[in-house]
Amino acid sequence: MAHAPQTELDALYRDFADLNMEGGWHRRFPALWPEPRRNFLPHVWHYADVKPILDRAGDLIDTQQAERRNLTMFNPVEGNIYSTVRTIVAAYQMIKPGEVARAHRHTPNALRLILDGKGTSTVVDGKEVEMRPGDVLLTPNWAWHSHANHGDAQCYWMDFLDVPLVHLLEPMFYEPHPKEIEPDVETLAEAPIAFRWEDTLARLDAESRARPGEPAVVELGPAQLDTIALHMIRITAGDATRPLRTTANIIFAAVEGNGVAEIDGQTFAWSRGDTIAVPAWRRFRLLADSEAVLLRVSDEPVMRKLGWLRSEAP
Ligand code: GTQ
Ligand code: FE2
Repeated sequence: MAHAPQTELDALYRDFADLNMEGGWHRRFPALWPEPRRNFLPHVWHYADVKPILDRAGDLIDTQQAERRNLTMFNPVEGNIYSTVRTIVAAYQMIKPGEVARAHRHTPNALRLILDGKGTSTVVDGKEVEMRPGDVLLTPNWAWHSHANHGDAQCYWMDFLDVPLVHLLEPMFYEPHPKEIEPDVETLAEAPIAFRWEDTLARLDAESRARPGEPAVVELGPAQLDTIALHMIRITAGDATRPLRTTANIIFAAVEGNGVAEIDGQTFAWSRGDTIAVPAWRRFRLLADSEAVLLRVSDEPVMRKLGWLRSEAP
C-alpha cells in the first residue's frame, strides 16, 4: 500500500482524539514493555531522623486534631506524594501517655511493628491487646481499631497499609466509629492478630538450627491479610541475603541490628527502626554488620494470586 497522505492521517488522528480513542500504532507512550520498568526508587528512611520530628509533632498536634499522629514515607519517584512502593505505604506513628487514637475501620489492610515504648494497646474488633517492641499486630480489611497509651512513656511504631493498592483499584471505604472507641472491650494476653517478639525469636532460633549458615526466614502466619505477606529475617553479623529480584514490591523494616542494603547498584546504610523501600524487579541484597532482624512486608500474595509472581537470583 502506498503511503497515506499526511493530511489525511492528521485528520484521522484528530477524529480519534475527539472520540477519546487512540490508535495502538500511534501511541505517544508504549502500553507494553519487555519487563518491569525501574519506576519507584530504592530509598531508605532513618528512624533517627523521624523520631525528633514525631516528638515535635507531639508538642503541636494532639489526637483530637490528628486522628493518627503518623508520618508517611513517600517514595521520591517523580509525581508521587504518598506511596512508599507501588502498592504499600509505610508510616511512623507516635502516641503520648494518656492519649487515645479513636476507633475507625477501612478497607485497606494494615499492620504495625512496635519500635519503642511500653503500656500501649490496640483494640481490634473489640479485643484489646498490648503492643510491645518487636511485636507485629494486624488490622485486617474492615476491622475496627483504636490505640491507647496507658503507660508513662511515648510509644513509637511503624504502620504498613495497602492503601496505594486500594487507590489503584478504587474499593476505598472508611468509617469512624460512632462512639469514638469501641464499647465492651475484652482484654486478651494473646490473639491471632498479635505476633509476639519472643515467639518470633524462638521460631528464628528453630529455623537457624534447621538450616545453619544461612539467613533464617519465618513467615508471620498463617497469613491473615489478603494483600500483604509478612516475614521476619535474621542475618548473622557479617552475613548477607542472596541477591534476588522479584516482581513483588517490598518494604523492609529493621527491627534489630544494622548493615547496608545493596539495591540495583546503590548502597544504603540502615539501622534499627529504618525503612527500606525495594520496588519491584530491583536486584537487591541485605548485608548485616551486627546480627540483624528485619521485617519484610510485601505484596507477594497479590502477585501470586494474579499469576504475576516471578523471582530470580540474577
Ligand atoms: O493506625 O489506624 O499510618 O488508619 C495510616 C492510617 C495508621 C491507623 C496510619 C491509619 C492508621
Ligand atoms: Fe486505621
